[in-house]
Amino acid sequence: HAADTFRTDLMTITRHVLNEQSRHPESRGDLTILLSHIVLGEQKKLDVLSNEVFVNALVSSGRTCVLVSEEDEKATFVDPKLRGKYCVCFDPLDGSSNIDCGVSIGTIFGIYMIKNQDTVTLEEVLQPGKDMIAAGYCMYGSSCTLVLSTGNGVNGFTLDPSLGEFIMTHPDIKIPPKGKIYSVNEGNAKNWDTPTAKYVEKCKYPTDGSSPKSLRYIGSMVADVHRTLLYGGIFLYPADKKSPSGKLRVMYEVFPMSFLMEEAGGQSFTGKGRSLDLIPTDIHERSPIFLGSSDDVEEIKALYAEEAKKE
Ligand code: P6P
Repeated sequence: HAADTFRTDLMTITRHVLNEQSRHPESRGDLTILLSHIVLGEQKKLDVLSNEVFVNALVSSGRTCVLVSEEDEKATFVDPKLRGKYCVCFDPLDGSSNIDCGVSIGTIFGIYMIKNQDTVTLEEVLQPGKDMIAAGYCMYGSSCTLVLSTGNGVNGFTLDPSLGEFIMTHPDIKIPPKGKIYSVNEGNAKNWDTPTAKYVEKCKYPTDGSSPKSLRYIGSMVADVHRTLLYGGIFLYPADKKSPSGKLRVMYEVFPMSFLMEEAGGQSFTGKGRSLDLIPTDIHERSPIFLGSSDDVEEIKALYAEEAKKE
């Protein structure tokens, strides 16, 4: 039976090409090299390639009228003949700096409905996150996991490669109200503002007799948010002296992840207010973000409120 399970005699493109070569004894493998280059395609950076795949897939769906991509400086207005009523904001391969070391990376997306697809302008794209009608991410790691919300709770799906189907493995995900993990790049501690510094201090040296939180930071937003969603806790990318608006992008990182968190019973805060209430003025605008378990986010909101009173 094992022999059936792990067939090793599968015909692959490599074997086929080599078989072909053996029919031309005079060849010096040039044909193999040429064909393998064609098969491998041109060597492109994976994030550029993934962006092209996404843009082509979204345009050819005939359901989009404008696209906002982390990879494209300007919004893409779809050919009027191919338009549909949705705007899709996406980061095609977030965390791509982690690819070479095998850390999980992912695609993040958020979807808006556009009132009049034929005359859509950039102003109509710059909508608050609370007007998104759907959001999700696909994480490429030890398994391929898609997490999606269309405004009626959050569901997780895992790709079954043998079926080529995403199977619902995590129905109705709810984030625990409080967690034992905090997730932040401590290397930026020198530049944090007072509320963030105080909050992280509380995580490490709790004054209420509770145990310190554990620090988990992968440095790939999709992976850090996915762990936070399933295990609870808080993910922070605060503003700091070097980056007064933080690092993460509003339209295709902050909004989609905040939408999912709220749908799963969590919260997302910018340091000033609810993340989904933000009204972006630029498609690549950044914002600080504190998202995760509701009770944990409440604690950092209280510290920012305390600081605001002093001003
Ligand atoms: P830092 C990856 O580059 C990314 O955009 C997010 O996926 C991740 O959360 C963040 O930046 C990590 O940034 O400054 O901690 O390396």
